[in-house]
Parts: sequence; structure tokens; C-alpha cells
Amino acid sequence: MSLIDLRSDTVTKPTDEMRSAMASAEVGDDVYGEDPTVNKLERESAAATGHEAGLFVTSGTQGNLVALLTHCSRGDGAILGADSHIYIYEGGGLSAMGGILPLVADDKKGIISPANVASWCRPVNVHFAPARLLCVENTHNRAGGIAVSPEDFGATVDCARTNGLKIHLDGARVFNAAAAWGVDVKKFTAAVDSVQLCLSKGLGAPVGSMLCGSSDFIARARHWRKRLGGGLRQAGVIAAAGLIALKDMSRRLGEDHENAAMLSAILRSGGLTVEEVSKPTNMVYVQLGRSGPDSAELSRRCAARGVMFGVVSERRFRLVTHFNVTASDVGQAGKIILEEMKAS
Ligand code: TLP
Repeated sequence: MSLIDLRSDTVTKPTDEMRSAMASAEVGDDVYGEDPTVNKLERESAAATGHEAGLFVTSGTQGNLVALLTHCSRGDGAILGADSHIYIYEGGGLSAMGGILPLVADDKKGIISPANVASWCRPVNVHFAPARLLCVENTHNRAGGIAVSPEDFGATVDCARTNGLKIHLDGARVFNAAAAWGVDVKKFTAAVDSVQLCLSKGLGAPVGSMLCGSSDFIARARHWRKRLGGGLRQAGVIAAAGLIALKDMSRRLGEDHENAAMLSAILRSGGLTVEEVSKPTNMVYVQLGRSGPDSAELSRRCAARGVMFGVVSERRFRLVTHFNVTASDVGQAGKIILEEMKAS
């Protein structure tokens, strides 16, 4: 039985080209700044995102944490979406390590509204933690993998700037957002002070994320990365895969979006409630009704037939397309999920 793994795009395996680039990568000690492959990846990421400098980090979570620690001091406030990955899924790192207070705002539609950003920018007063930073996420994972439009993104970012905030973009899947809107990724990444992008999700590298920003910001971020134990040595071995992820894999994401659209259509036509998203990408979220199996039960049954997806809550589950699943896999997965729903 072949496995169709739709739990996440984090499950992607490195391509043959990545594996051979890794085997022959030129390396050096990156803590001394001497790994030529890491240095190249940092330069190319900075150029691709429209920033002065880049920093190779171990994961998206580390990239976001390093960014927050670099922008904020203890007791500062960071405006965060209530459904954002940083707030929900990163172990509270910003509070644990940085003493940063999350100023939580509604981001159900994928982006915090300008009015909501403004409402957290209160007058200087000893009672309030001052808002220093706005964090945005594009694509937005829990909001259905929505690609926030350049206009909505721009309006929120402009409001933050007017109010004197720094802006960090959790761009774990920002290339998916750019592909969905048919724009250069800089449309989103160059508008913010820092961006974290994952090489290890839809882009297929085995490990790693990039944090990009000004030279001064990245120099300070490098210090935080070291404090967090993220200074790696001959990291060129993994950066070599990251270079291919950045250059080649970012171009093919439209295919994953088409497969996700096909999967949504199959599940809808079989009567399932697929969440509507104004600009979908590679994620499909499904809500189950009161009767019938819950997400965990359905997931167990489908897994027994080789189809895996992510349980989000009792009645909500997520399927993510990526380059290790084909259109025919997606058709087969849709068929099995509908059969298991009917079998109940
Ligand atoms: N997201 C994972 C899980 O943690 C939920 C997934 O399977 O989608 N930002 C966003 C928007 C993310 O979706 C993720 C990973 C991260 C940051 C963290 O990246 P890693 O896993 O590299 O720390």
C-alpha cells in the first residue's frame, strides 16, 4: 500500500538534485562566517526578499523567535493574531525567552485589520506595555492557508508604520502567497522590517529557514541565534539543499495549489463541508458535522488505507498538498475519505 501523506508540506523529502548538491557542498565553520554555501544562501535569500542581509536558522520557529527577540525588549508588546502560528504553535517562546507581552488581535480572515492594529497603539502611559512590533502571517495557516492580498497586506503594514511599529512577517509559506497572487515575493517581503521564510515546507529542503532584514538587524539577530544554540558549524551541507529550494522549488508551487483545488472539489461534491477561502493555496480545511466520525476516528480509518491528514480539532481537519503527492494521489485520497465517511 502506498502512502499518501497530506498531514503537512513539512513531510516533503529532499529531491535527488538536493541530495547530490548536499553531498558535494563546499563547507566551512559558519560560526566564523566561513561557510561559503551558507553565505551564498544568505546573500541569495536577502536578494530574493529585497533585504540587505539574511540569516540561516534551524527552523521557522527559531526564525520567528530570533526576530521577536531582536525587535523587542522585555516588557514590550507585540501585536499578534489570535490564530497566528507564533501565538498558537511556538510554545510561547516570545514570553518564555523574551518577556514579550502578546497583544492579541483578530486575524480570522488572515490579516489583522488596520483599525485593530491602531487600537493597540495606545498613548504612552505607565499602565500599558508599549506596542513595538506587529507580526503578520502570509499565507495564513489556521485561516485556511489563505493568501492575503497585496492590498490588504499593504493597508495593515502601512497602519503599523504610521504608528511607529516594526513589522515582522512569518512568511513560512510566503512563496505560496506570491504564487497565488501572481506577484514577486518582494511585494510582501520588502514591505516589512523582517521576514522568516521556510525552506523545509513546500520548497522541499530537509531543514532550515531564512530570516532576512537590514544588515544591522541581522547582525543583532545573529547574536540571538547564537544565544539560542542555533550557531551551526559546517551547515553548508544543509544550506546546499536550501539554495535549490529557493531558486527552483519556489517556481512550482502553483501545481500544489491546483491539486488542493481539485481535492476541495472532490470532497465538496461528496457532501463534505470544505471551508471557503477567498484565495486558497495548498491547504484544505474540512469541518465535520455533529453526526458521523470525528476527525480522529476518520483519520485512523483513512490512515489504515494509506491516506494521512492532520487532525486540527474534534470536528476540523487539514489536508496539505505538496510536491510528493500527485494529482492522481489526490484523486485517490479524496475517494478514500468519502468512502470512509459513507461507511459510518
Ligand atoms: N507549521 C506546521 C505546524 O507547526 C502546525 C505545519 O504543519 O503547518 N509559521 C507557520 C505559518 C507555520 O505553519 C509553521 C509550521 C511555522 C511557522 C514553524 O516552522 P517550523 O516547523 O520549521 O518550526
